[in-house]
Amino acid sequence: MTRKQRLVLCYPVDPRHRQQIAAVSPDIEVVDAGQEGVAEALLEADLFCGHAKVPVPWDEVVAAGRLQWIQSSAAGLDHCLVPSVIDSEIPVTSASGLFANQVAEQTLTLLLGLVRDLPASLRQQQERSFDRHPTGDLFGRTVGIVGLGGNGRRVAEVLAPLVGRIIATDMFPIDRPECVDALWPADQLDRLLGQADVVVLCIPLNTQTDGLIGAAALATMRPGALLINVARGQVVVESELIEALRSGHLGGAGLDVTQVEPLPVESPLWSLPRVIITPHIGAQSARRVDDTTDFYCENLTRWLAGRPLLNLVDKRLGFPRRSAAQS
Ligand code: OXD
Repeated sequence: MTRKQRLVLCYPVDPRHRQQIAAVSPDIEVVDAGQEGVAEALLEADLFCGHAKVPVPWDEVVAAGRLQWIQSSAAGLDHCLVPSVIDSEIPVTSASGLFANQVAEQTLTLLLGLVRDLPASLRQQQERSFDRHPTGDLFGRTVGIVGLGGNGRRVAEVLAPLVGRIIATDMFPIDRPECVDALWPADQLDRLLGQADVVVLCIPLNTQTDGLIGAAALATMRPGALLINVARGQVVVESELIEALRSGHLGGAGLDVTQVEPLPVESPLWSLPRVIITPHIGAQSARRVDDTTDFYCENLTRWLAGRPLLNLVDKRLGFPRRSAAQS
């Protein structure tokens, strides 16, 4: 009798999700390791689906030679794309595009909150004060989207009816959607920063994007421009962002992600007046675990049948190539 393949899960599944996955094949043993057990369980896993938020001994896992496939339950892959995994034969697939609607809604929330100065109204509400104050406008503004993958494209579609112009950069500036007025290569970031009233970061974190938005990039942004980060906190040099906000050069920032998470209580970002912080909930959704499980079952069926996987990641780039991502 051949051994069952051990499939380790690390995302917040209920028993019914586990059963749904187990029903894909009788040859699989499903282990819900959770965050507390994932580091150890991965050493004896054949397959993995999840997002380990705790340190995982990836070098040991790779050296053990047992793990055959990583399915990330997050769109971002910085949690598992360490050098030993990148250099290994282990294929990695992502949840890219799966939560694009939610990320677009989060972008809209942060952006409109800043433009209409919602924090001021909420403060006043606490004080029962009906004091009218001026707001800004989104209508007619230029929005620059940095990274036009699954999330960036959905953000563009959702914003298009509300703004003047949408410009974007991407590492692969192909397939420009109709709602995007100009799409430039990633190395033309400064051109975008110099024209946009609002900059939305939708890029993955990798060696090229780590610290991309530092003092020089911030200085290139238009005076009064807004920065929205729904990507990864490490893309922005936080101390330099704080400086650009304090000096008044930037008009505000909407941050769903921060360099360190949870954002430390002593961070000045908490109390800057034109900053809205949300606790990395851009990809959250009431349907998230159900949708992730449906997607995973489809990919698992493909894996078992030897068919091409959805969202197969180019591990050197850190995201699925567009044709593979179906975005
Ligand atoms: C992410 C996620 O990648 O929450 O940010 O899935």
